[in-house]
Amino acid sequence: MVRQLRPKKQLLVASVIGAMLVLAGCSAETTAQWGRFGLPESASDRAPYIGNLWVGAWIASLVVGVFVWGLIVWVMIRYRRRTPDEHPRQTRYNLPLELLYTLVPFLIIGVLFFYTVQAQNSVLAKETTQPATTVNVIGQKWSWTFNYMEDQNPAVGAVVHEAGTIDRIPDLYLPVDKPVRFNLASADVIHSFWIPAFYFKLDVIPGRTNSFDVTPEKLGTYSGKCAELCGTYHAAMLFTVHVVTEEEYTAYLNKLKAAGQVGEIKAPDYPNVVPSVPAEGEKK
Ligand SMILES: [Cu+2]
Repeated sequence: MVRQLRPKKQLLVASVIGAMLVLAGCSAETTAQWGRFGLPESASDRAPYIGNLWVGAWIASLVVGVFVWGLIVWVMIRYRRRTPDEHPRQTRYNLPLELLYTLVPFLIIGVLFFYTVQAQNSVLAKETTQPATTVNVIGQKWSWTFNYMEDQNPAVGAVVHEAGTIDRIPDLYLPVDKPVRFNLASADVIHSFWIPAFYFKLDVIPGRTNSFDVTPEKLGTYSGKCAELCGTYHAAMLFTVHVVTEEEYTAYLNKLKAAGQVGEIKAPDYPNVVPSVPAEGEKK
């Protein structure tokens, strides 16, 4: 005779098998991404500050969540109605309890605020000396322009640029393990410069230059985007980040130089015009 499991045990066995199936279906990369609570693999020196804040905030939320869910379930079971007219004891104006649930959220917000400010200061901290590589970025409707300020670099000897258009996604080349200073300017509206693998984005604001320093730490190709809903073709504001060796970086800049892309493009050079939307069925 087959021994029947009791319902509670059945549920437990089903959960364990379910969890095993879900986990077995994950690649090592997916499992690692779970550990980062969904963040991509980091590729810059500043990423750990944001990564730790993100993971820490999730853990804190889960602790609070499990506590609250536990209380709800406990109350549901402990004080469930057993007879038609039964009510649990009603409690009103319990001052200590009300003080507790007013003060505790303030405490939680205070702790999160403290760590957020700390992470923000670390991410925005400037290198002690001006980094050798400076890229002046312009966000324009609807693409990006990258000016490489390499006139002092004997291997290049000029400021060179690459300007994307709505139809052509621009490339951004960066040398690995070298601090880079980014100066962000806008030609029109507020954009936001975002490289997800760097765990970093910063607003690009008209009439104001925002800057930050970062050191790319991993060779590879990464996606970049505009993270501020800036208008009709906001979704087209993509760029491709190539973190390469110093030689490849210099070779790329010399290619731009040979192609005549010399000199700095400045934000006011972009006329603030909206490109016409192609008619239905018409090829761009
Ligand atoms: Cu934008």
